[in-house]
Amino acid sequence: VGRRQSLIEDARKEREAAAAAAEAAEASEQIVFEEDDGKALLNIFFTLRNSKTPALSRTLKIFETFEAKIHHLETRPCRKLKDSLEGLEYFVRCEVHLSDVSTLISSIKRNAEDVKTTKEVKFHWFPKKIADLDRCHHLVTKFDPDLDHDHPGYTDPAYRQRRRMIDGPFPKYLEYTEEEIGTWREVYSTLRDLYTTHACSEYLEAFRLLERHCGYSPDNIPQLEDVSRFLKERTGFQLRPVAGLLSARDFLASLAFRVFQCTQYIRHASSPMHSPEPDCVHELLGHVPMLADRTFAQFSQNLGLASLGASDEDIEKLSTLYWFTVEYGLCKQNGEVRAYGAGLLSSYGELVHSLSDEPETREFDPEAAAVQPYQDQTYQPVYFISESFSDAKEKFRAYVAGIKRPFSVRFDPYTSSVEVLDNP
Ligand code: HBI
Ligand code: FE
Repeated sequence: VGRRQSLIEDARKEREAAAAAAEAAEASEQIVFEEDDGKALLNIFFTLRNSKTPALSRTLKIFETFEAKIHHLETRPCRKLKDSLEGLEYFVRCEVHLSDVSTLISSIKRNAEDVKTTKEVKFHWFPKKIADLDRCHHLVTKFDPDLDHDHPGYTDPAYRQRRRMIDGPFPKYLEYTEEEIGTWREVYSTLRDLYTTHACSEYLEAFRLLERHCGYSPDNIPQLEDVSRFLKERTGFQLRPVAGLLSARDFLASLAFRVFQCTQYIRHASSPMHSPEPDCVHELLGHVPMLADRTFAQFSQNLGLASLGASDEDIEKLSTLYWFTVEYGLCKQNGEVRAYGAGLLSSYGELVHSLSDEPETREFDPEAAAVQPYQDQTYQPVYFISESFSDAKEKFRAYVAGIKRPFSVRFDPYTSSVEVLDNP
């Protein structure tokens, strides 16, 4: 009996200490990183002094409406009201979607008195070191040849079978078939003729080096490993094989570590000039040459770092920014406009279109580009032109400073890991 008594006593003390701590921490936020995300843990204290009897069930109904998961519910004497008849205080600890927090609290406030809250915001888990990228592998099935009826390979079982072979476990050296090399040759030769007049100088310089050192040629699809070694020496970027279109969050996170998740398969032979999803033509001809440029590499990494632990809304904005820069960006060079976006440099039709008089062009402004609606089925109706990569990088830096995160991240190049610092 004595032991039981003391356990009860301990439990009471613990509960009081927790409540005291919560009260002391009122309005302060505690950062908790969580895997299943976008949720807040909310402590709510309230009384029902002026209410009639069914007030408690009415208040609890509010939690139900917001699908709040109640972890703890307690009725206890309220110190401030101990002389009154209704000297009870209610304490609810619940888990609720971040976007519902403020509406839930205001609903409670309309129904109850003395409402006090503290909240712990759970942040999206994010990778802290390169090895953590093993967990950043969530594919988007939007353009999957097994699922998307409009995919050129959807009705070709041999193509789908080949894709399954390439996409896991990833071969270290991939022997491409004659048909695949044929597809590559067709795109390569067509695009190569356009680059001198359409691609920016950084691209052209890297492309020359890739042809000299990395097996870039109309008759050879370069191996990921060789290209990765080349990039690593130039800018520290490395390629990592991936099976298709990744979620924006996972894809951006890898950029923070100078890792580019890269597809290895090639588009369907029936459609050499277009692919609904990224493929090795897009990666090797579109992205790789630009990743060999120091300033562009830094810009890409900065985009990645800004995405770590960001809210869903900010991820959406950052990936739209990515879209209008890394994928479809134009820049000024010696009084001319040139392309640096990978979506342009890997698509004959859109490369020509982007530098014609047809589309609208605007000066690059991250605020505007982050919310500009875009097209992933046809050509873009609008393109953003940067003065230079340094200029784009500086403007982006200013934009990122406006993104609210209660912590900051710093990349440590010696360990290739990110340090997380709590903001005071
Ligand atoms: N996934 N594999 C892969 N390759 C990309 O280029 C890519 C991606 N996922 C998202 C993405 N690009 C961008 O459109 C942004 O959403 C980040
Ligand atoms: Fe891309």
